[in-house]
Amino acid sequence: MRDIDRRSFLKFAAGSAVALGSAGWLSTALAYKKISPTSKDVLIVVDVQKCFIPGGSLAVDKGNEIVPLINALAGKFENVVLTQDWHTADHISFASQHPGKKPFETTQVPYGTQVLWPDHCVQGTEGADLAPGLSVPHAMLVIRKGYNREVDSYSAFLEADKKTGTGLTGYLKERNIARCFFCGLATDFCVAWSAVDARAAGFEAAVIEDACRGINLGGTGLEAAWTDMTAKGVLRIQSTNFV
Ligand code: VGL
Ligand code: ZN
Repeated sequence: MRDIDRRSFLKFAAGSAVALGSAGWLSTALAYKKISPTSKDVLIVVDVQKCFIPGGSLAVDKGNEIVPLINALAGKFENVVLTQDWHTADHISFASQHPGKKPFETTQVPYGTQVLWPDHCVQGTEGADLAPGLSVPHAMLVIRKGYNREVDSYSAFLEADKKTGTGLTGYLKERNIARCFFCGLATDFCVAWSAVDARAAGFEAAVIEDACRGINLGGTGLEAAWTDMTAKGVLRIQSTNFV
């Protein structure tokens, strides 16, 4: 790692102890120096699956556009992890399981408020497959999540009950990963929750904005997610920030 990168990351790590304003550290450094991923970095490609791209049951607007960009970004990383949303057919997050409820409404479940979705990413179905054209042959781990019927899991680290881990923290720590870079779908759900949980688990975290697309629930969800991520020390970066 080059010296300036080391200093900016150390500075970021120090700043992150107080969380507030930490997003400024690396972005300032990035204004004059680009990132070149090392063995301590991982690209986490979140839920780039058929259901989430146009034509899918929970299509994210323009979700297909990020596929070539993610392929190119992944080539810059030695370490890549993919995630797949992987629900039972009768999953608690499906509106179809809650009589009288429609997709995009909410309901109360034991772990809090749950947004109800159209049926999506059912285990073993075509919709749960990775999106056509996604090509990351060197990815070394696929984390499946949301497979417990009673609990949703937007986050790649922790289910929505905030107790049940997926194993990803242990995997990354055992492999001495320090920094998680995120891309994929959807910015304001699985990407945001994963990035925030990465910070909580002690990793540095950055979301590559142009390599994500959002659902923007209610027309404000996307900006609210960025506000929350920024407050928790997640950096908002662009694919052009890489060498
Ligand atoms: C997601 C809603 C429901 C996501 C997954 O990948 O962002 N969103 N399940
Ligand atoms: Zn889901």
